[in-house]
Amino acid sequence: MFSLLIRVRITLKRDFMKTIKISTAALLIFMTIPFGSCKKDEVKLSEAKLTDLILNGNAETGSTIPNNWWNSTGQGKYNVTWTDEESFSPTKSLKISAQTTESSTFAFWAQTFDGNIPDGKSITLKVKIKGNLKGTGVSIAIRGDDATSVNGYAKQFSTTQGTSPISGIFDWTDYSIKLNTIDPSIQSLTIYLIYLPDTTGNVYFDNVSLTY
Ligand SMILES: [Ca+2]
Repeated sequence: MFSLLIRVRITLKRDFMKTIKISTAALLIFMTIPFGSCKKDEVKLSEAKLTDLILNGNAETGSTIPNNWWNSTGQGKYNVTWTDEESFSPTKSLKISAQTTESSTFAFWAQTFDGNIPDGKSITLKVKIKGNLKGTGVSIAIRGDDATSVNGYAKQFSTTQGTSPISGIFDWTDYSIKLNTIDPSIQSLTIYLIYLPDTTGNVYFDNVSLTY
């Protein structure tokens, strides 16, 4: 029942169109994008000058759910919670966990920005992640849509999946992914903090920013 095929069309700089068709059971929309990049961050002196599009990036505000964030539990197969078990800043973070592996579903926390899109610029998603994971692990991704919300095919997409695995046991660590040259047609940007199929254990996300 998860045999739905999804096509993600990626427009590269030189009008080079590439259509990739994959099975959701294998990788869903979170596939390797050739121009994606990820690295553990180094201290950048210019950081204070950047514009951040994420609201409640430290996941501190909200009542029953963290303000501005939405999520998927993978048809209830994963525990997706707003927690005070762990945090980088000050008391709360976004948690996903699973006790048994699921091969055909995944879970995520996400936030969508549909304000003034900085088209023509490159944008960077940065996240603090703490994990005690086995298996495939987690990934972070940026999706651009030519609509005000996630709709149909992604117009642009960049992910750490396939290029920079995030798994194992690790304390709070910076991870980032960049989406190069936002197309003028983009009307919304959605960032995903993804718990991939074939993974067990706990992961915590905190201090999320999407800057340019
Ligand atoms: Ca926090």
